[in-house]
Amino acid sequence: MMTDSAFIALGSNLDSPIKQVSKALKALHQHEKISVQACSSLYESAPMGPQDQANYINAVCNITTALQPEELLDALQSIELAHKRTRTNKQWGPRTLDLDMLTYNNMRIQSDRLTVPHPGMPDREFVLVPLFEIAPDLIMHDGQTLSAWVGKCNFNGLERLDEKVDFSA
Ligand code: ROI
Repeated sequence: MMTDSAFIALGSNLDSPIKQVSKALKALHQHEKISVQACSSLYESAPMGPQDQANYINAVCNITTALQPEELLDALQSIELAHKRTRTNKQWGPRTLDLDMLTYNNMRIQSDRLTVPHPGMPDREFVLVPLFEIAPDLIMHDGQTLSAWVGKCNFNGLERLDEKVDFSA
């Protein structure tokens, strides 16, 4: 039974980023223990970190899953690998595909491999805005509304694209 719920952030700025993110959504949905329930629009965002790299395409989806958190992380990492994820040695450099677990139910997880809720959320407009699009009533782990978090973030020119992704196709 897919009784657990998670939000996943997707990002790419290499090798046709829109295609990378669309294919990753389909791969998630095709996993026998993951069902994509909702997906945000695609967004174009300026790079966070080094500026000498291309803009990113970002999105956030909500899944239900029968996988435990570490198993879900394994699934995300194997999708990243299947997409021939390349990353330079440079910290915060360009990447073919990033899949980040933002939340898992209301759990707090702190292990060698996994920190949930994702600690980078508060200052990432390319995560908060798409998350707000699909979960406007979300309460964050500090007790504040997602809406309040969005209100405090810098949009950095974030743009919502018209392209739609059909993850069930
Ligand atoms: N910047 C943006 N805009 N979007 C991302 O998904 C993203 N991912 C990253 C770093 C390099 C931090 N910068 C990013 O991993």
